[in-house]
Amino acid sequence: MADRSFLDWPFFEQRHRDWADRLDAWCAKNLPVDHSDVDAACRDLVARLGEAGFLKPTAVDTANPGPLDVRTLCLTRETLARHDGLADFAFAMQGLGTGAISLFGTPEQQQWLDRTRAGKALSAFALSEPRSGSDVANMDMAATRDGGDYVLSGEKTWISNGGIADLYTVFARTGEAPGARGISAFLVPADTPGLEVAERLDVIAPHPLARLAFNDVRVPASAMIGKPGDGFKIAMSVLDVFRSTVGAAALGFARRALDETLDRAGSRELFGAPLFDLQMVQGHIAEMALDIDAAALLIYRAAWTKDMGAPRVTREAAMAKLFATDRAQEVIDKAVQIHGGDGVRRGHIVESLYREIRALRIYEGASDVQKVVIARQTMK
Ligand code: COS
Repeated sequence: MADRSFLDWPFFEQRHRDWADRLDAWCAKNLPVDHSDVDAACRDLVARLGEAGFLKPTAVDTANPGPLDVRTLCLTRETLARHDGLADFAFAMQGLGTGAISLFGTPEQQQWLDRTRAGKALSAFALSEPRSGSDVANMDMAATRDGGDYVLSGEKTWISNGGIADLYTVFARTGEAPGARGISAFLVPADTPGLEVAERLDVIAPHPLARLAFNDVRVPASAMIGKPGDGFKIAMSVLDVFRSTVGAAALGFARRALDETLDRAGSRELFGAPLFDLQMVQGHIAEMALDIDAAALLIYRAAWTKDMGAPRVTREAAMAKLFATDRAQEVIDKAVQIHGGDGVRRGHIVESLYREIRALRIYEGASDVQKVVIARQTMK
């Protein structure tokens, strides 16, 4: 049973504790799911999470608008990740894919949110390109004005939910200025002519992922999210909200790794006594517990700061993501070591955590980019 004492920290309110308990109970009954067909599994997870009401925090409630609650997003991701990485992924994409619409969308655009929050539509965030992943301002994809429309042409890659999403938030160069100030954001429904899946991408912890081709995809000017030229800042503002939640997912994986390790160390005997009795194992366990608590503190500090109304949490979110994902990798590696051969046996939970964690140090801003962000914010 994962440590729940952190829920008593002053970052949380009673509604957060109630939410975490309800979600944990749901997860215990419904997860993990079969991962053999990740497209079908994700569609089903979104539908079931939506039906149970657990997708509500991913986007603004149009009937009762208010800011996204980052603490709830983080608690949800860490809880889902502890039970099943694919469930965390399905939840996270509903938020990242619609974040720009929640934060900057018009009332018409926000009508999509009623469907994504109910699990009746899937969303995706299309920012990265073959030539620009970390260097967002250098993107090539063009959106050219043509009368009352924009015509999008180019490619996006590493797009999670690519191929199964119903709507895409797409960033493209509209050319108001060079670099970061010449990018705009668009809401593109998946059935828009010219939008095609060019390639499905297979990764070590499989989930729906694709390279997308935009072959003269025509959308009305009303599909623009925010103002012309604001796309870079919109992308960064969305990442400010969701980066802490990536750290939270890593935290969920790390907590699970520690739980599994405690079970293992208590039940497996070596040299005539449980593994627990070996000081080297105790050293590993101490470091794992320390990393987990320190990551949780950074994550919920960032989330709480945002929820208290800070306009930007760039530094806090970057610290939370960097530390939590890097340390979770270490925690899980120790879990593998303590599990011995079982730790690398395909299908063992610890082996799957080892694969699941790796991409989190790359996506939504690689660890190296987070260091750049933290350094720049600190030098300011
Ligand atoms: N919120 C609001 N505005 C922001 C912002 C944020 N978090 N971060 C930057 N901006 C603004 C800056 O204030 C600046 O505005 P002005 O031009 O008005 O001064 C503008 O955006 C450009 O910022 P900056 O000069 O820092 O941009 P860079 O091109 O140097 O890029 C990094 C900065 C590398 C940090 C950025 O490209 C990045 O985060 N890259 C990683 C992207 C990523 O996460 N990719 C994965 C995609 S999702 S899987």
